Amino acid sequence: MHLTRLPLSRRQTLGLLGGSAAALLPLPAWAESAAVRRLTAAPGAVQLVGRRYPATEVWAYDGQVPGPILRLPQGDRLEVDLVNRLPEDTTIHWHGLRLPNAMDGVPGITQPPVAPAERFHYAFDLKDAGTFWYHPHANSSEQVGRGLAGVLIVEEPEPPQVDREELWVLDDWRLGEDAQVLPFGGNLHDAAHAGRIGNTVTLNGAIPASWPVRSGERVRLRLVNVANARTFGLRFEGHAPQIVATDGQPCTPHAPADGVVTLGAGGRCDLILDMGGDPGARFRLLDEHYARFAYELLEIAYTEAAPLRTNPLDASVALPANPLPQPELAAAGGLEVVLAGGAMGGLAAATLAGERLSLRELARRGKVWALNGQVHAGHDDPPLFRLDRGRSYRLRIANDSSFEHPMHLHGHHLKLLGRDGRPAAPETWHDTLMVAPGETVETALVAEAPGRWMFHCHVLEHQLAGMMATIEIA
Ligand SMILES: [Cu+2]
Repeated sequence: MHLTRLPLSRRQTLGLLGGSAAALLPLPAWAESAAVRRLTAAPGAVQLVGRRYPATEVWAYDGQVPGPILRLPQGDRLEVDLVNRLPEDTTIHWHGLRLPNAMDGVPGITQPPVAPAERFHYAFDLKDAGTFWYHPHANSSEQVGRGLAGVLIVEEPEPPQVDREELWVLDDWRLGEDAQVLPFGGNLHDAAHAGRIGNTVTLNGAIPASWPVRSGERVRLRLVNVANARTFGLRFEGHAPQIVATDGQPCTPHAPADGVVTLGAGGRCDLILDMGGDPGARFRLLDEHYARFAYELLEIAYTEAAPLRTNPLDASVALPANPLPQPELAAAGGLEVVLAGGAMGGLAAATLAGERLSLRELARRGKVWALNGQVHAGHDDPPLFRLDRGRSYRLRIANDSSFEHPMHLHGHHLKLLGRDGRPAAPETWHDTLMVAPGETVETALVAEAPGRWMFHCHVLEHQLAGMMATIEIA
């Protein structure tokens, strides 16, 4: 299931893709201001798995996998024109951003879908500094799975002192022997299990091999998991990474639990690493999340250059705080959501579009997951919760299933208070919070912005199979 070395074979076309699709869509001439960044979503081809294989046909922003890095200072206004040259509707969801509901990119709920050859103008102020990302919220399993994902970095006015910053966009692909993306859709086995786990892991759009570092340097590493389903569990052998932000939001710097940095689908993490190895030293960076399938993601390779310094920097690694509203727990309302369904779970029946159906009947309709007994059918569903704007809530999330779920709340961040009765130390903020099988997590939030906000699993095949709902704030 990992990093399969793909034997070279005759190239097969996927039929759906190729230059012809783009050629069908003549684009109108739009007026553009220089301050507006245009992002074009279109079919393309990238050399994903090395020169011994054919280029992989993808869907990409501006022809790049991952998409262009958008980098702006905190407090600036982001303005992006999305141009759709795909053969189907799309949108952009700005993952982790606190923004007006109309800019959230959910077709049919916050905006009309952007049809082929059409465009949509996104504009909002960047309240928080941090590591965020953008991706479609239409046919997400396939569109993200074919390569539509990019990173948005919002810079702190006073970042911590480091020698170097790196961005690692981790992705996971299910490729055939011809290095082409295998078809999407109709795979109920994926939906009922861990989602579309692939066979090829990429880092910044290529198979990782070696990471050159210099002895004594301090590196800030921004990690982004844009995979459809795969969780990463990274162990930096011989090193002691400090987590300084989760999902873009600063936290008290701390070592990861058991030395492993866990990153669920959609999640981000900012690390500070002091590279304490000797010149010429080699260390392994392992991905241990799936215990039986642990593998070496890459080699940490020290150059022969003399150490940059003999002792680590004294400077604090803490990031400046973001202006997030703090939940008031004493006056908070109480909410609970139960995640249920999938294979080897206890879900017997659930409600789909007002109809109570057995799990077998649901599966016949491609649905196998429910939130509080409700299977997501479409935007006519009643909201999971109706919240009062400005009020604080405690949200307990109980995972009554045999699979882990990175639960994503749009436009807001959940403060993690504890897991299974153990207080979180330190407390961290999450827009995509991993909940392990059988686990119950306690969180709190402020219902800050009015609108209908999506709350869903970021295993995109779970989302597709019903694991989604809206939370309405008014
Ligand atoms: Cu899930």
